Amino acid sequence: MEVTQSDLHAAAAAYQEFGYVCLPKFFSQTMLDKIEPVVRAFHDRWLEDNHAFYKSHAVNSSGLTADTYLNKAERQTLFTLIGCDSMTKLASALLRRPVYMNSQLFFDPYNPHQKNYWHRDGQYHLSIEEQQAALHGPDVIHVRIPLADEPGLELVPKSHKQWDSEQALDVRLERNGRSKSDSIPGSVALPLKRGDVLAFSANMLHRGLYGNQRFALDILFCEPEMHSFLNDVHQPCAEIRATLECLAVFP
Ligand SMILES: O=C(O)CCC(=O)C(=O)O
Repeated sequence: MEVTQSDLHAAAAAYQEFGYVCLPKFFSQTMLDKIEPVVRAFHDRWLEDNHAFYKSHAVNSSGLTADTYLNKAERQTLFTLIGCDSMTKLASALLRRPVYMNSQLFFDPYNPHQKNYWHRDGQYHLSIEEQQAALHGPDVIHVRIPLADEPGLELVPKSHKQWDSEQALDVRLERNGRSKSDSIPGSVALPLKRGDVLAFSANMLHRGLYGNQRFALDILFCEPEMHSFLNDVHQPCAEIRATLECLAVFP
């Protein structure tokens, strides 16, 4: 879709207030038809190396743009999407000087009874105090690109800036008899169709909704203060950079 200035203003306002924004029919099916075979090739090759992890509990992989599983032509296809005009405009509307950070792929667990889990992305490497401070610090966004219609994500609106209720904290930390898959009051479920895009803050309270053989590519962008988290292996090489229409989101 051709993204307009008014779409971008509305997206920025929604993102600032709620911590997420859904843009229906953001990518054409033709664009996704070019991306999907590359993402499926990555997944097949990743599965060969990670079969035990997949069968035990995996729901995602990462590092699609590194050269571990994809060749240069395949990576170039992904970078064309990541750096395209509409993606650059969207990321620039939501973040100050967005920089491409990494990519992840979300799929259904092997065990259909495996439960999902509420979390904030930072909770696995930050203390509670650091997680609270992160709500006022530089931001990271996920831009979710579903390659199949999916149940989507469940989010707690405004939690990108607001700390957890007692109940939400008990759920995501599994305290006081709560489980991380329990429901949290005030959440919203956002089912997505192939072509839609969901941008949301990594800081916010969220969980994946499994089912329908979901297959979603998440592109992560950060603000400049987070440059120390960037790793060159995920960035385009000089040869690929020379082919891209716009380099604005690459460091
Ligand atoms: O879709 C999922 O399983 C979880 C998504 C998630 O945690 C994320 O994108 O950070």
